[in-house]
Amino acid sequence: MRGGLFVTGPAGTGKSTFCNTLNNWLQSQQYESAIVNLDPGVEYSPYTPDIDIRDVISLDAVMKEYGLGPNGAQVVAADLILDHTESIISQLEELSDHYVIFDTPGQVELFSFRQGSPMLVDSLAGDKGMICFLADAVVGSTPSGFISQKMLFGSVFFRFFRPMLFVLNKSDLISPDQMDRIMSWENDPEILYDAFAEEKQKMVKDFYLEMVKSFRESGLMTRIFPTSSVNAEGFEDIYSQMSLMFSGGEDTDTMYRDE
Ligand SMILES: Nc1nc2c(ncn2[C@@H]2O[C@H](COP(=O)(O)OP(=O)(O)OP(=O)(O)O)[C@@H](O)[C@H]2O)c(=O)[nH]1
Ligand SMILES: [Mg+2]
Repeated sequence: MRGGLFVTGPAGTGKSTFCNTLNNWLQSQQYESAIVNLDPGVEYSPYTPDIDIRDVISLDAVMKEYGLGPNGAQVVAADLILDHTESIISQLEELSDHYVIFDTPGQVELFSFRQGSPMLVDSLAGDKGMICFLADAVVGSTPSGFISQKMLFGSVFFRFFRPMLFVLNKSDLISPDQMDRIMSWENDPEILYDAFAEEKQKMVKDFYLEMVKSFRESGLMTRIFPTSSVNAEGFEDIYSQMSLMFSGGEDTDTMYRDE
């Protein structure tokens, strides 16, 4: 595997669609890529995975065996994935030249906050693993929505301590002006503070200022990567980050092979 990108984020932010679009984009640029589905609960998926956890874990079987409802079964299933690490690793051996995209369970906590997930990422990707946090551009278009997604991003970072991308997916659903506004928040916390104060009437000024300060100091106010998984926009930048991470950027010059 040239590198593994683990796509996580809140339910419905477009993780599976993003995996599919990125995989198609990479292949359209003649890179080898593959998708691993780590979501045992998914019923419909926009892609056919190259490796699929559903081959070995069935949510229905977990519900019956453990006498659980769908949410409890998801939690148990997320832990059961660890038992199949060796089998996934042996299947990954056939993908040695590939960028491998890992789609993770719908609810962010099932992947990011389970005890075994950092171990799983270590076992599957070693030092060739990067986390891609997908936020929702519509949610992120209000100051409080933006900050809450950043805080979630920070929580995921503190679980994995790995290179991470903050991706604002569904960028096609907001206007260019809204996107510019979000970018200005990222670049200047004063602008974000003013927007937040307008929205929340200065309710939590001290808390907010301290939080933004610590975000900046800890490096969590990282660059935003807007994508639209339906229009395939923003994927050159995602690839560029993958290339930088996995091969020191040595093939970014071949990024735009179609042009
Ligand atoms: N407009 C727009 N819709 C998107 C985009 N990405 C995904 N969607 C839509 O958002 C919905 C959820 O997409 P999924 O890819 O299933 O999201 P997910 O995060 O994998 O969902 P779960 O795994 O169930 O949490 C679908 O209707 C997608 O078509 C995008 O970039 N733009
Ligand atoms: Mg999904």
